[in-house]
Amino acid sequence: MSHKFVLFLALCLSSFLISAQNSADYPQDYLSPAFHAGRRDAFKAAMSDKGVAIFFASQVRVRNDDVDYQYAQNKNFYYFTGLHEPNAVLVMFKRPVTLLNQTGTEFIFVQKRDPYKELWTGKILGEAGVKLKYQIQHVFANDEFTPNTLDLSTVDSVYSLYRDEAIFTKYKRRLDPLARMANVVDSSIVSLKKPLASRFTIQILSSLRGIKQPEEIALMRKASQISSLGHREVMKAIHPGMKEYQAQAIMEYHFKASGSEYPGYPSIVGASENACVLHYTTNLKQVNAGDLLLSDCAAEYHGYTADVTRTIPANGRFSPEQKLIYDLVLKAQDAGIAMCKTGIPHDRVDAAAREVIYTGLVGLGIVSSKQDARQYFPHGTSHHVGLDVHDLGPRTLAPGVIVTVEPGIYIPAGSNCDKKWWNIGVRIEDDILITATGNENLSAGSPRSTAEIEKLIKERSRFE
Ligand SMILES: [Mn+2]
Repeated sequence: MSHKFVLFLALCLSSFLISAQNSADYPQDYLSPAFHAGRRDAFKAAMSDKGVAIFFASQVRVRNDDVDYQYAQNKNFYYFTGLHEPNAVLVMFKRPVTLLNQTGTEFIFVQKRDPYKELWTGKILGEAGVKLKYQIQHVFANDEFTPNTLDLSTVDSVYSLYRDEAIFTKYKRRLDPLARMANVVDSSIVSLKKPLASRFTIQILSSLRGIKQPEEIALMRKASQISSLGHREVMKAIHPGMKEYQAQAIMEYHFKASGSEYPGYPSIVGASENACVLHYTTNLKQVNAGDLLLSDCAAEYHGYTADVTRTIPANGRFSPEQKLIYDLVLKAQDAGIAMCKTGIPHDRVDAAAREVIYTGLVGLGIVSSKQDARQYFPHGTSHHVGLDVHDLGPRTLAPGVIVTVEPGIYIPAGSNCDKKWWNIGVRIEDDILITATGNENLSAGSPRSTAEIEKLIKERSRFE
């Protein structure tokens, strides 16, 4: 077959592939090519005149033997491209350059089509498919990414995080294709003594990723709604005798059944003393009458994750002590949410919630002074959330910023206070979108007040 004919066949096949995936049989609510192009333009605008930005896809990683982990794309690479394949690298310049006889500011090197590989692991878009689907200026096969292609001699600054991304070199006894490309960048930077602007790269990414665009807000809204649904269904199903992992299963069933690819982070589902362990993910204990069940679980949807925590009584009613602690955490959360306004420094959210909790713990006689209160509230109240569960974002709140507000009180058995407080662990966490006029609680779909939670627990569930 002639070279032209092969190219023609490849083009036919990739347009078929694109149209097949554009059918109603597949989700259609992904970020648009125009969104990713806009993000690339914004990054380029923030670079130095002779700068180059280099962002790698995530590597395929071995789980054990010949089984890989489920592939999850690198979030920065995804933000700028939308591509969900490994073995690719995006290169951006501020001013047009010529690479491989093509002049422009954006070049992506992707894996080639390979019928044998595709038989095992599914379609690869290839150069023509990526060009058609993502509209990046110039698309090449990744074996063209060589020291000659990537001439950094005229570059004054390299914007990249590849050294922080722990790229390993061997994959199933051979050099990983992505590691080979990272080596190309690394040897070029070392031999030409070019400065690697890692810190400035993170600063630019924070300023961009921290302000969510309308298309991102739509996906965050969806991730939060799915997460809220999971929490509601756990409330309806909870009963003494249920295992922590069964509550987790109900939660994650609703995530997956709603189109979420996977939880945004390992689900934390802890009863009683396990509610006092901040990142408990063992989830094996039985939930008994009188226990509080703390679930810190959220869905990821098309790359964006929510981060939601609810704490509920296993037998349907908060005990008087549990209610006192719960209401104090809720009051602290409301104080934190009240700070979520345009122009307010982000750390004021933590300060407001912390003041309520410290004062309240003194008031309840659990500690004698505010200085002693930190042991029961040992973590921060708020972080950015988006592509990453602990996302990059600006220090001052602005429209489009999304932060969590998540105060908590944890009193493990053996604490230096009245035994009636022991094994109470409460955290309430919501995802708050800052708007021009105030804020919006994206995860308000699952109840926060003790009365509403007790009411919902009374509803029947088909998972009981
Ligand atoms: Mn969180």
